[in-house]
Amino acid sequence: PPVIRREDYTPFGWLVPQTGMRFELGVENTRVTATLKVERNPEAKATQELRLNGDGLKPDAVSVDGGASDDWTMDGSDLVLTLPGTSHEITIATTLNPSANTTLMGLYASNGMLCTQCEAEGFRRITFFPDRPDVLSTYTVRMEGPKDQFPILLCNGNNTASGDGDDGIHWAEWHDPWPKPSYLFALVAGDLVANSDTFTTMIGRVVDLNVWVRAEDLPRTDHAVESLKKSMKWDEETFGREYDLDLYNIVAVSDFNMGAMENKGLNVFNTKYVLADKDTATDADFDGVEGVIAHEYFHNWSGNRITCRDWFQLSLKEGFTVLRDQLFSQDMQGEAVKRIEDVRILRAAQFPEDAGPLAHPIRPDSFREISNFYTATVYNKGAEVIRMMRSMAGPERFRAGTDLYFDRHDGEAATCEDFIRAIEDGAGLELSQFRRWYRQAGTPRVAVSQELKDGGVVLTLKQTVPPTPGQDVKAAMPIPLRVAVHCRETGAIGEEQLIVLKLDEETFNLPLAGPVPVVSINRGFTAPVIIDRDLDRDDLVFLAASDDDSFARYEAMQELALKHLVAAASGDLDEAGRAAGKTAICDAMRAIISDADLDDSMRAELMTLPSETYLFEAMATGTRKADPGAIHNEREQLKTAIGVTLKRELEGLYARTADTGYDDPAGRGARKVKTIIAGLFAASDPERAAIMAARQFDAADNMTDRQGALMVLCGLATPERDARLKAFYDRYQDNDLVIDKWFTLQALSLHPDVIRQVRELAQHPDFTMKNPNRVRSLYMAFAGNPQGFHAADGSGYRMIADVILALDPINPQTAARFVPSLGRWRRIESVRAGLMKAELERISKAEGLSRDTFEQVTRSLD
Ligand code: HT7
Ligand code: ZN
Repeated sequence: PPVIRREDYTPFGWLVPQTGMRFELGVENTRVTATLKVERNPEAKATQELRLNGDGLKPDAVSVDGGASDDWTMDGSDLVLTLPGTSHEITIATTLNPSANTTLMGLYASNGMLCTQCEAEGFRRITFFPDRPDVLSTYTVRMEGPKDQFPILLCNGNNTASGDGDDGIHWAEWHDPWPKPSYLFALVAGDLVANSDTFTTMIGRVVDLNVWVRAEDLPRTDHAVESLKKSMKWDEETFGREYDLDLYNIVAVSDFNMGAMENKGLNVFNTKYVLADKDTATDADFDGVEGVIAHEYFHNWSGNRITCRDWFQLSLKEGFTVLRDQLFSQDMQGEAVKRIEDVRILRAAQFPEDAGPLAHPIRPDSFREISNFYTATVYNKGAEVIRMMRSMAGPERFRAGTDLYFDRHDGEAATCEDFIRAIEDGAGLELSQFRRWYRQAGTPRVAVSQELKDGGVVLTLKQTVPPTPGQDVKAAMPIPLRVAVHCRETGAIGEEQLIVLKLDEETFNLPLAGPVPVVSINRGFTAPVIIDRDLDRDDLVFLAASDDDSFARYEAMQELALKHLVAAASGDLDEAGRAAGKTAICDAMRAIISDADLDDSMRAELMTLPSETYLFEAMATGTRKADPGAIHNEREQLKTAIGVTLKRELEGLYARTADTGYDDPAGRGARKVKTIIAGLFAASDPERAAIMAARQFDAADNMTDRQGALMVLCGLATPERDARLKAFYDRYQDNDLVIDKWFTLQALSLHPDVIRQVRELAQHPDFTMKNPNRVRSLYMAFAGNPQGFHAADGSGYRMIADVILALDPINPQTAARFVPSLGRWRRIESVRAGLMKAELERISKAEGLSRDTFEQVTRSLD
């Protein structure tokens, strides 16, 4: 497959001001007739060639200006016409079989309904079209289909007419007044019901809102509707953005490759991000629905009104929209905990990407398959990069920058450069050096050292950006860091300031707050970097207990545990060193448990140990390789030590939190704390933990408690485990999303026999490779289970490689998403590295690999 390069961008030779489409819908046979009004693009090189992208299509008929035409050829899967004039009307008919489409791109069938997914290049699976984001067109669509099968017919924009035809066929016409790229096209036909409401915009326009689902799911849609209304209001208040159609439809489908899709006026959602009630969804699921509804809604401006010129600019819409949804969720759920959660995600998903063979800048330079670039780097690091601009400008000036961006580029297909320039002009920032964040991959490391001088602290910061594939040498980037210097002796809290490290090495003079300075740095995680500092244990314990910045407290606690665990897993600690490390962590944990000023949500964050993936990353630095087995053992031992040492304190906290009711404002925090404590007891006193978890499971009046208890039980070899797993299954066997949890809990478990269990689960009648949620619920969970995936004999790697090979012909996009887990082989100890690499080589030799999987495997082996 050819490599596509950012530098090769040229505007398309033709404009397509209007597109008309007729769909004669059937699950096995859908006929599509598309009529394109085309005009020469005055801003492009003149050409008679009109290349229309196709993928797996055959033209049934082609006509030009009303007459059948033979003046076209197929070039690979594209249809190429030669057009003599400056404007023409092209009509092309194609026939599709949606039920045979297992890729879930283009038009496909899901549970008897028909729906589309066009981003990034799915529209070309529906009709021949210039399927690129810089070709904007106004769409008028007629849908026809059997009314009994598809009582609801939806498309982008407004419903302009509908009626009944002959033989049980009905029809609907839709017009979307906003010019849009083909990737934002959507259509849905099915037997759906809506939870309907209205939203009155800031200038008093009434917008009809509908969340469409299958009838049995209707009772679980209120949270989605509320989330949508909150998002609409927040975007008006925070970014001054008003919705621009009279109708906003959301449809939930159970077969979907990603979370959701922001099609203009007709969002299509994975059911996972629509349906939620107390009995079936956890607190985290509720937050997920709210966050994804917000994200897709915010795309209406950052993505739809202003779209991307080409797919290399993906972070223009995704990074910015992730930042917008993070800020929204911070306002809805509380800033401190949300920030910690977002950083945890960044470290778990993006830092490993930046440190591995698939590292790429947030604005990549080349790709073979764009679907592989919907990454944590483009999304989450992209959001962090824009967040840094906001930190440097301050919220008001940043808002002036985004106002200018929306004004200047409304209706355009823009670039990241356009965004940066608007922020420079609107917010008054100078971002020439900052642009390196868009060009350079890799997570910068900042080494910190400090010295007392002239009654102050001299902070020396040195930055390095590690080499990444294709980028051996990196230049210094501006790194904004919020810092403060506290005093450990007096407990005085220093004043915070923002410093920006611009050179390879720089010093900063900071005032003292007292005689024993402790530097608190990267507060609020202002920059997506790794801080290398050598704080002693007492300093970390002090920061964990006393820093006035919540993130810095969390960070100190993470660092305390991380330093101990990495040293222990690397064999750098003797028995005394091990014991001292555990004692310090237990002391810090005790202080957190008894801190009456903390709410339980934050307490739970502070009590959470660094994940094994994060420890893996920290251990694999320089020439040192990660040893997943040693990390796992040390972390389990630490949990045991905490459970034993703090038994009384943890029991007291558990008893208090267990008494907090579901609807109590403190309920969420209490539920989080309870599950953490049960997990600690599972390591220190498994029998007791089994009784406790079984009791929690039986008494639960909500999914958070039930799932938390079952998670603990799944890791224990106890009769309570099987009984509760069965009870859970029996209760929820008709609910796909909850059965996904049932698969995930087992695949993620700490049970020593997890590989055999996953193998058996793959044979369960409810398991299918055709549904991405189900595949992810079992195998993505397993690939994220360090103990199972990194089994010393390589059986975990083999299992995931087998999944990739089996899934690739069915759903290449989802198959390719499993490759990065094996791609980390270079950073792991040699025996496991060899086993992982061998599996990648086995995949690479398979015949007929998709472009998606081929690209990921080749890059992982390079
Ligand atoms: N913009 C959407 C991306 C998306 C997607 C991409 C490739 C294949 C399937 C997909 N489904 C949705 C989602 C978003 O970021 O909002
Ligand atoms: Zn998005």
